[in-house]
Amino acid sequence: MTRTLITNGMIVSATGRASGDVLIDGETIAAILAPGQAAGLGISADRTIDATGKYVVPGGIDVHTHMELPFGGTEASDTFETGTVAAAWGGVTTIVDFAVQNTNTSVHERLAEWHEKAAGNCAIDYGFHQIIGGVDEESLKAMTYLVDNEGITSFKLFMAYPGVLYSDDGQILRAMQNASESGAMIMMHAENGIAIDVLVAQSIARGDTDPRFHSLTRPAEMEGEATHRAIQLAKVAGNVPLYIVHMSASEALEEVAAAQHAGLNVFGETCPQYLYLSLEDHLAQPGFEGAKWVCSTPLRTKHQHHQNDLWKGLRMNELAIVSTDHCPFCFKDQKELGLGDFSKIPNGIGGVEHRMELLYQGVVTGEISLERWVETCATTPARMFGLDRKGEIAPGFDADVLIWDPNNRTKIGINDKHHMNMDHSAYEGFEIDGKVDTVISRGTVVVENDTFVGKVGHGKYVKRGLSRYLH
Ligand code: DUC
Ligand code: ZN
Ligand code: ZN
Repeated sequence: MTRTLITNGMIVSATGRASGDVLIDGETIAAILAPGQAAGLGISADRTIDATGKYVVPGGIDVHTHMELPFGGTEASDTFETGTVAAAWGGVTTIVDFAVQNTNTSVHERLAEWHEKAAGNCAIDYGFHQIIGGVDEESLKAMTYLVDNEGITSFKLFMAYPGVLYSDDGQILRAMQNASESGAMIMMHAENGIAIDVLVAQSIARGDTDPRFHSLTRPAEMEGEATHRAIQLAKVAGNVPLYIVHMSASEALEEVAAAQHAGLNVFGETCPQYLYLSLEDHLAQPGFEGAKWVCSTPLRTKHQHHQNDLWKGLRMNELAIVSTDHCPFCFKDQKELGLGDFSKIPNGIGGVEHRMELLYQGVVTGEISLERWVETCATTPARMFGLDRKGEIAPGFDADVLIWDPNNRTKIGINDKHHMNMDHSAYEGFEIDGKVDTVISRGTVVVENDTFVGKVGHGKYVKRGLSRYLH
């Protein structure tokens, strides 16, 4: 087995930092040693990586991606291959993607489809959540089976997208009751889709068809209302663990914080787009340009406090995790499906490559601490979703490591750092005061010297256990 020693770095965890050397044996972290201690102990390594002046942190874990997702008459443009290679470039060593079940389709068959898409094609490790778009007797039974046998312990439901993925309150309650029995997590897309569809139809009828109306027809109140309703349903279902995905609105955050103060198992997630991008500066760009930033939940106005509140929520742990909701579509031919009608623009922003970078900039600007960066982007995602061997630099854990250079810089853009299969970048021109230096996935170096040196097929499916945050 190959032994690798990472020397002289600053090892940063969710709770602190210390200088040290990391010994990797095969695919596993074997020991954390005082700097230089290995030689004294007679420990030799096949390879030594000098991390002087750099941070050594757990590889990023993005628990919300959509590779190859069929959506809005097209398919997300990153395959499991291109998406996981881009993720590796961004310091991510595990993704959890979503297998999709819709009304009248079999959970088992759809899950098998997602395994087929991913198997042998991933550069880093991956797991699955299961979307249940059609709650019925069969899919409820399948949920229990997946928890017991398939390492799938979290299920996403939609309060939005009527006729596509939407569940009504009765269906949501039934799925929550099922999850409550098995110990699974319910992930919720919390927007009042019934009311939103009325606003969308009215907007189009008025001739308000530009991309910015995507946000104006999905008001923050509709995110807050759905979040409140989801929380009440989860409480009635026996305090089932409830994870509100891609939160963008202060109104929703207030609901999550109140639930947490009341002792409920409610957790929040946000994404870089909601921390950095806005209705005015991005979605409302002239002409059709704003289509690049059509995603749901939508980008919000910068004239309210959403972004400040989300950063505060991250500091306060009201928001536990930053994921990307990576759901890339090219501008040409894909986003263009909605020319003249914003409701036909496929919803999604690509960002799997840039989450570690963008959130690190929040460390530089003082929004979050270095430790909180590690916690929200790696350690908590692992604990929240039962990735029991990941998310920490500690003996016995998978050797998934990001070596981060705080003295280097990253320029994001289609002609700069950009490896996702998209013809534009949602973060064009962003500059980061730090840089991915080296990325190690289960003991194998996959990125170094500005080169991807990993192998497609190296990434393995990871069965997940139950959340470690249950009361
Ligand atoms: N939101 C998106 O922006 N894209 C895919 C699905 C979703 O909920
Ligand atoms: Zn969603
Ligand atoms: Zn999503």
